[in-house]
Amino acid sequence: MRPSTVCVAFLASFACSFPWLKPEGIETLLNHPEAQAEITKRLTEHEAIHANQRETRQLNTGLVGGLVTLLDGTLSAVLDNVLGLIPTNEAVKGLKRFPEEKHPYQAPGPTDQRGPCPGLNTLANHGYIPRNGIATIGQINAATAAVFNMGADLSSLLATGGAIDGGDIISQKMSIGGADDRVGVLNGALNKVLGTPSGIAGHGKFNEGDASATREDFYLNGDNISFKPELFKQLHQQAISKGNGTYNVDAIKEHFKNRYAASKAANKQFYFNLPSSAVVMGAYYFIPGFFSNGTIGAGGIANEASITSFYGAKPTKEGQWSDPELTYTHVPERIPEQGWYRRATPMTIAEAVGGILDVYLYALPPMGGSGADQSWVVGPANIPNNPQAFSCFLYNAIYANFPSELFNSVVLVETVVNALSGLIAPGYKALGCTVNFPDATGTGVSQYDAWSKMYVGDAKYKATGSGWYKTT
Ligand code: HEM
Ligand SMILES: *[C@@H]1O[C@H](CO)[C@@H](O)[C@H](O)[C@H]1NC(C)=O
Ligand SMILES: *[C@@H]1O[C@H](CO)[C@@H](O)[C@H](O)[C@H]1NC(C)=O
Ligand SMILES: CC(=O)N[C@H]1CO[C@H](CO)[C@@H](O)[C@@H]1O
Repeated sequence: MRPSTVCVAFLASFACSFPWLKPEGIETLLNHPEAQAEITKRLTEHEAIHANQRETRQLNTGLVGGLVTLLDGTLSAVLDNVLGLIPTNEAVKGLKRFPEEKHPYQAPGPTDQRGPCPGLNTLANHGYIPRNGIATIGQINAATAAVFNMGADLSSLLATGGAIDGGDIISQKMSIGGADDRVGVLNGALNKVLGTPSGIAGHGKFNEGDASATREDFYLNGDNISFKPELFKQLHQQAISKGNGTYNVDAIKEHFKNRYAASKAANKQFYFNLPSSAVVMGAYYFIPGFFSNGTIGAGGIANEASITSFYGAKPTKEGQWSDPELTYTHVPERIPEQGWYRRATPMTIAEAVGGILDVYLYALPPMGGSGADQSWVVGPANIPNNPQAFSCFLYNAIYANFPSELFNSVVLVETVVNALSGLIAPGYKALGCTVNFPDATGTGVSQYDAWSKMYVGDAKYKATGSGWYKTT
């Protein structure tokens, strides 16, 4: 396939995938007064605690604002001895209730793909995306909006990342699990030549990463996809001790901190670097952010009944949710049968980045990966600590990451990268970022190296678990 053909197909569909590139939309969010107040409060608290350790980081240079949530925990709820805390009727008034009759639950069959994302697995098990687990960017955008109220900006970014790094960008299809011959150029007919795309479970690229909430690291036991009951048990323990019985932001942050430490200690090929590390940290925030019954920050609750259903975590004893020794088995992911309310407001990139930042600042996990000689190869230095600057940094990291993945997998090279950059540049500007990645201006590959080093660091190329590292 000639690159020009590829780009034409790519370009046209790409423009449609980004309806969010509207400055007004993002601006409104960044100026949200509650969001600003909350992030300022969190950062101030954080700064007070860490003032001594971190002279080099500064608070608030150009803090534009940020996120809508992180308010979890200030809610009114009633106690139910089977479901745990459930939101008051006031908190769910006017919200859309699920499941829907025309989207019944059905367990996946043997050839259906399921993967590391409980959100996408749930959507497939209810037929909001194809039940075989092979979906297009458009299908994922529509389904994540319909059931979870994910903003089109956020779903486009995630799903496009999935298609580029783990799927087929021409048909815009991806497997929500591992590699699948039904995905690829000409529906896989050319996979023998080009290779079979990895699926969103492809490790160390844009998507799947180490230190996940309930999935084992890629290099430990070689299974990066399956739900691990023991890890869910640990998450449940944090819900009890930190979340006052809910899987709120405080609970997930503590779980992440522990998971990072445990993974780094156990995994000789540990890799935690931008941008995949941001996907991992974002996914933690998604637990209360999307699975809460009702709207997070407005009375919605990430209660036991909701979280276990979406995760397919089946308690081994009923009605024992307050027992820290409670164990779980796995069943397919499902929208809670007894009824569940979707959040009222879309989660945009701005909110997700605020969530990532909150998780990041709490745990301060070093970015990087293990080198061949057991050294630690550092990722990017100086990661900004305010949402706006962090968003811009993240965009750069995504760009710094794409070329290596494209060179690594399919035959699409610089032309695609340039097209991509040109098309995403407006969104990047909308967030108030300076558009300075080398590909946007057509400047040379030499500059790319320095820029890639700044945003992704040496770890991408030198860490053994990066998915890029080669032993030759
Ligand atoms: C829009 C397209 C989406 C894509 C491409 C995507 C992809 C992924 C990937 C690759 C992971 C693995 C990250 C890791 O290694 O930790 C993941 C995890 C996760 N995702 Fe998604 N996701 C999407 C949407 C959603 C939605 C809508 C939700 C919630 C409703 C969600 C909730 C989660 C959660 C909670 C995890 C963490 C799983 C764990 O316990 O380890 N995702 N997702
Ligand atoms: C914890 O939850 C109980 C209800 O189970 C509630 O009465 C109490 O106020 C909550 N405590 C905090 C600190 O939120
Ligand atoms: C969600 O909240 C509603 C209203 O309070 C309640 O009827 C329902 O059982 C809850 N569902 C779950 C899964 O907690
Ligand atoms: C890239 C990828 O998909 N990695 C592995 C994830 O885990 C499964 C086993 O469960 C492996 O087969 C994949 O190779």
